[in-house]
Amino acid sequence: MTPTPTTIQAYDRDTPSRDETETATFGLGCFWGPDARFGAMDGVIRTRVGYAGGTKANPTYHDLGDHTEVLQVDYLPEELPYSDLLDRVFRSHNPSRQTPTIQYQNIVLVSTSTQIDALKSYLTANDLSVDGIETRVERLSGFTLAESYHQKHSLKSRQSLVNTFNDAGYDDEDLRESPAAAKLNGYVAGRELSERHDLGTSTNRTVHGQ
Ligand code: MHO
Repeated sequence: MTPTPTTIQAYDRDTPSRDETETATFGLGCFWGPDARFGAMDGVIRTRVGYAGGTKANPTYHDLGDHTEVLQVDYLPEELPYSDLLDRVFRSHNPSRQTPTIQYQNIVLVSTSTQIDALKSYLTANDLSVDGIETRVERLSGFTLAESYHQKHSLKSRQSLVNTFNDAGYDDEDLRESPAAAKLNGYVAGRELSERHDLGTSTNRTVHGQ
């Protein structure tokens, strides 16, 4: 079904409010991909990308200092416990390796004692420990939003979808924080992957058919 301004507005109106969700922050390399993949998960309501983990004041994409690209997700803990998010995070990278470039490092930024406890239990249950992994584990001490063009990056590659949000009266901030945009961003990224895959398959078929 093609989204319309009305269906987008209705979807966003019907989603849980901010006081029902908790926020998780982590980095897994370039933030475009995880924004789409985690945004598509059931129980993730809103997403945004930004910079964290460093000390430089007011980082920007081209002047990042010692910060890392990170994703923030607002999730419904009853539907998606933090431990499930952690499971996805740790399956998305190799905790025994770290990326040398600080911008793209794997990092879990915990912000509540519940998250700290859940992380410790998760690691213990998986024979891992904070000191025994290369993944950075730190307390979230600041988060700077990335520029608008980084938010819902895959969705932005579909002008017709961008137009639909514009027609619904959404500005940059509305689009960034839109639950519908989080899902559609995941959908577009998934399509891009499967289109690339289809292309690969048909090329192979041609090659083998010759
Ligand atoms: N410039 C790279 C990474 C972007 S990511 C937001 C690219 O175009 O893929 O760091």
